[in-house]
Amino acid sequence: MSGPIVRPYGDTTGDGMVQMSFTLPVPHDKRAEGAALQLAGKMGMDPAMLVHAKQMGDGFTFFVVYGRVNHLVDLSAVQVVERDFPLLSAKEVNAVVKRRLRRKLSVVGACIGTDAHTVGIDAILNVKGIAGEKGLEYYRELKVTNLGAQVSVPDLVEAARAERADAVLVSQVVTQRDAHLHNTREMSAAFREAMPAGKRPLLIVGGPRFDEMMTAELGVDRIFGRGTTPGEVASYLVHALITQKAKASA
Ligand code: B12
Repeated sequence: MSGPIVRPYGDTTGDGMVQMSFTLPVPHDKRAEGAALQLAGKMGMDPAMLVHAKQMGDGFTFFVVYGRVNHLVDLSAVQVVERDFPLLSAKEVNAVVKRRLRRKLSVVGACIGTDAHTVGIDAILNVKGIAGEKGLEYYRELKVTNLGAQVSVPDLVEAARAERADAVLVSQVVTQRDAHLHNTREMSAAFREAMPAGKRPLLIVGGPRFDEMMTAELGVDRIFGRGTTPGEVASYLVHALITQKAKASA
């Protein structure tokens, strides 16, 4: 069944105008600008206008192209992971953990592999948080162990065991050569090997370039993308570890 059909809006409703940016490995000159327009044309932009071109270091040029595409978007065919749990305040999260778990909920976080981009995981874990929300360290009933950058998978498994982790939170920001996918698969396989089902912590990965639909493929319980806030993560933890379990055993 097809649902509402939309097309991009640039100057007037439904005119199909989009803006695209990319870099070509050529110095900035007239030929480079022509090359950018050729690429835009091959990608279906017609007409295409070059609105910005700037040389970036030796032999690279960054372009912004504005132009018309004919493609339509069928909103009924869009597939996304919707939030399927209620958003709770820090007070509510603490209350549920205290009442149902009767101990602190243990969370272990890290950037694994060679990834040293800790800002994202720190935004979720550190008390200072992000976007006006405090991080998980602020939650009285959560015990947070932040292992920081470039943690090896065996060290992460060991720390999760030592901390009796209820959930392991892994951040992957670098996606070159699909490093985020390889590292996540290695991590989930290591936990499956080291711990029997039922004793394994909840495995959560996050980062700005993950496809949130890939949980089964990567062997994790949940993927969080760009713009995630600590409150969403805390609410998910309570939902997945406490509310769902209670439902299952009822
Ligand atoms: C800051 C930064 C650095 C800093 C990192 C400092 C630090 N301690 O983190 C430094 C200078 C060290 C750095 C180094 C490098 N960087 Co850098 N870096 C960035 C930059 C500018 C910002 C990233 C950031 O902090 N974002 C802000 C945070 C808050 O956002 P976030 O990570 O997306 O996190 C949010 C969500 O994704 C989510 N989330 C993230 N993780 C998790 C985990 C869980 C469990 C959950 C629930 C949620 C979650 O929640 C967060 C809050 O909303 C980006 C470009 C950009 N503008 O994004 C490049 C960028 C990520 N870096 C890049 C690269 C290539 C590198 C280097 C390889 C460069 C080099 N040649 O040396 C090195 C690699 C170092 C390494 N070993 O990892 C590329 C990655 C390209 C790619 N596709 O992989 C980027 C995109 C720049 C670019 N356009 O080329 N970098």
